Amino acid sequence: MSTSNTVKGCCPLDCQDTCAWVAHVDDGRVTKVQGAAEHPITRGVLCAKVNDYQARTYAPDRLLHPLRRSGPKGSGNFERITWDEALDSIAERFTAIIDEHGPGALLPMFYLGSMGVVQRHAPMRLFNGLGACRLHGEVCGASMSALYAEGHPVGFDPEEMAQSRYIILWGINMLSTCHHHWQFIKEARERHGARVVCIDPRRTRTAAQCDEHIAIRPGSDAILAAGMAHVMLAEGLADLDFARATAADLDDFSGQVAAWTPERVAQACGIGAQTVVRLAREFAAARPAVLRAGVAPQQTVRGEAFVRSLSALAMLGGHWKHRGGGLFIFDAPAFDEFAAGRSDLAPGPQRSIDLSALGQALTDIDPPIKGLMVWCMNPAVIQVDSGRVRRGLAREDLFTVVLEHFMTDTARYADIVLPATTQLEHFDVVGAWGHHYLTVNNPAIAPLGETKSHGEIMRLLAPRLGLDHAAFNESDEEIAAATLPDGLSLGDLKRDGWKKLSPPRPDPSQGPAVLRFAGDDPTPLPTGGLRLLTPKSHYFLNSSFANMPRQRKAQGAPVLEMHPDDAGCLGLENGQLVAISNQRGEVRANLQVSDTIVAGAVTLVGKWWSEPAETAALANMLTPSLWSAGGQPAYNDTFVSVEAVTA
Ligand SMILES: Nc1nc2c(c(=O)[nH]1)N[C@H]1C(S)=C(S)[C@@H](COP(=O)(O)OP(=O)(O)OC[C@H]3O[C@@H](n4cnc5c(=O)[nH]c(N)nc54)[C@H](O)[C@@H]3O)O[C@H]1N2
Ligand SMILES: Nc1nc2c(c(=O)[nH]1)N[C@H]1C(S)=C(S)[C@@H](COP(=O)(O)OP(=O)(O)OC[C@H]3O[C@@H](n4cnc5c(=O)[nH]c(N)nc54)[C@H](O)[C@@H]3O)O[C@H]1N2
Ligand code: SF4
Ligand SMILES: [Mo]
Repeated sequence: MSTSNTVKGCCPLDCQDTCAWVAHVDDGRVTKVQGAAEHPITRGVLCAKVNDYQARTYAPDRLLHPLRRSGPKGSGNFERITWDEALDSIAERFTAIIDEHGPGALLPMFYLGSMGVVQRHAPMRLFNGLGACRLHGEVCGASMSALYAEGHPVGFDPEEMAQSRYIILWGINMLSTCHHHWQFIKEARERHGARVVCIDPRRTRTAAQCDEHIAIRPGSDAILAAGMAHVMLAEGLADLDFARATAADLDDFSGQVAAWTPERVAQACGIGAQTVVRLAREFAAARPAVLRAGVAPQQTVRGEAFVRSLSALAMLGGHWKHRGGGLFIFDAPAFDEFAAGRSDLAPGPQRSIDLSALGQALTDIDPPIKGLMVWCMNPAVIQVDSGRVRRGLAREDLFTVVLEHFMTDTARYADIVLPATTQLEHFDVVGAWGHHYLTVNNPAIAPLGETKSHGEIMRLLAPRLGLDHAAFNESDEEIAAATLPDGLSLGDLKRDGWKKLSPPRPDPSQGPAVLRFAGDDPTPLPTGGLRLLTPKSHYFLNSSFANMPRQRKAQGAPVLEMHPDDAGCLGLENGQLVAISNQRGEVRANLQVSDTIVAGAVTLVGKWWSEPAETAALANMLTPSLWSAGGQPAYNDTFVSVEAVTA
């Protein structure tokens, strides 16, 4: 007899939308995932990356058994072993490292491969319990986090955005990276004719749908913001009472932007002076306006200047007074995600390592890291200066464990690889970074092969490492329950699927007037070649899905976008194979000559894997070991030469 049922779950990926889905199970096999129709953000649709998520679970190259390295690090040669062998050898090596070097020689490394609280944080219980290293920092949005820590509000309920009258999409490719947010923009346009302006060096699919596209020179955004503030102050358009209630240094800020006349701004940004003036007037006159900013413009050594100047602009306009107005980069449901990792289990102070600087941590710190466990991150592909990361991972005296779904570039460097469950096979609770809903993920099927959830891996390793607190015995559901706020039970969440947990709306007009608007240098690093931008691709999520046949086919081969003026100067032609290089390395791609990118910059979309070799356009082999003051890796401060490949 055949059986069919549906299971309420959600997408685990690092995306602002955190969609709720319904998994359809026929005879024990997931046949499709569908966006939950009643979810206020998802509204029945997933995205081009995830709408066949079950293909990831059932992929023929999925890791289903523990593996031990049987060739040189990075070679990808492994042999199958049992779970007992894998767990015993991890415990043995970690214990030996602690005995010889202390727990500070053990490094966990994770990011947002899954945003589920169990998959993300359960293994941290082991590292906390051992008193090993903990992590700080971000690979993404670190500048925003730094400003938020200073007290700048950086988001509000995005559903309010339907009430906005004027929307600036500032360095965000919404239709690719968080398309559910576009629904609110569409509504604002339909309801009251909101005007939508996109500021991006590229004419993206999002820019093409806006009322106006301002093709700015990359890295010059803080200058444009200073120019807009200059015009607002000079023409008496600023809400000075509001700005005074929030800023500690309004006079310094006024002095700083006085120098940025529209003409000077126009020259620095590669746009018209009249555009600067008009943008400032429109932004000041709208009630309310929102600055909806993305991640790429933060990815420079001046990342904080970008975020700070946008925050100042939103305050100067007084836009926070109205629903639908202010600055939006990030917002999240109010729950305690980090409770799942139990930092209270630490026996004493822990060494803290910047998670965005793994290359440094593995090649240049004293005392050195001797043991590493990586989960939910593919650092050999996504961290800056990944050649350095790979040199670190290749160290013979480093013992590395990687938890993964696939044999990624990072997993190839592991001594032991542990096969992790996918979202269809485990229980989890997932937050969001672009809305206020907390969403449950019920398992649709039993784990395939010998795969295990991260909670299970934690429970199996703990006794072998001599850890015996009750926290190491908690089930995945118990681990997740620790993150819920008072008044919300796991049972309710499982029944309803999701729960809106809005934090209070920021009200900066209440003061105190402590925020700093001035001080950052808005000028970009001087160019040393063509500036290489490496934004998100439509069909991959960072490096995830770059191995999946459907997504690869849809994305096509790696392409370098270049303006016709630059191609002309370099004597390069559309469709040609080119080498993109600097002192750190060289990668290859097909040239696409097009005015969809400003002159002086080139774009390489997508985080590709080193296999297969024909598509191994590893952008981070070119990016520098450089960070902003707030710790943001400066992916976009990369300068390259481009030449034809002749042989
Ligand atoms: N399809 C897809 N969706 C994703 C992801 C993905 O990989 N693929 N990744 C997820 C993650 S981790 C994140 S952080 C978000 C990021 O989402 P977004 O912020 O939308 O993405 P980015 O690619 O970082 O950059 C957005 C835009 O900024 C532009 N840009 C680059 N440099 C500059 C500059 O100096 N000034 C200005 N004004 N614009 C600039 C780029 O051309 C790009 O179009 O997306 C998430 N969603
Ligand atoms: N040049 C350049 N570099 C960038 C960026 C850029 O724009 N340009 N963007 C940066 C940004 S914004 C971000 S957020 C980072 C993203 O960097 P990462 O967080 O490393 O993102 P992914 O590349 O998607 O890799 C996540 C890995 O986690 C694995 N994974 C998924 N779910 C699970 C699970 O449940 N268990 C385990 N064990 N593994 C799982 C996936 O298979 C995948 O290999 O990249 C950064 N790097
Ligand atoms: S990646 Fe984003 S848009 Fe796509 S299904 Fe997941 S949460 Fe939704
Ligand atoms: Mo990100």
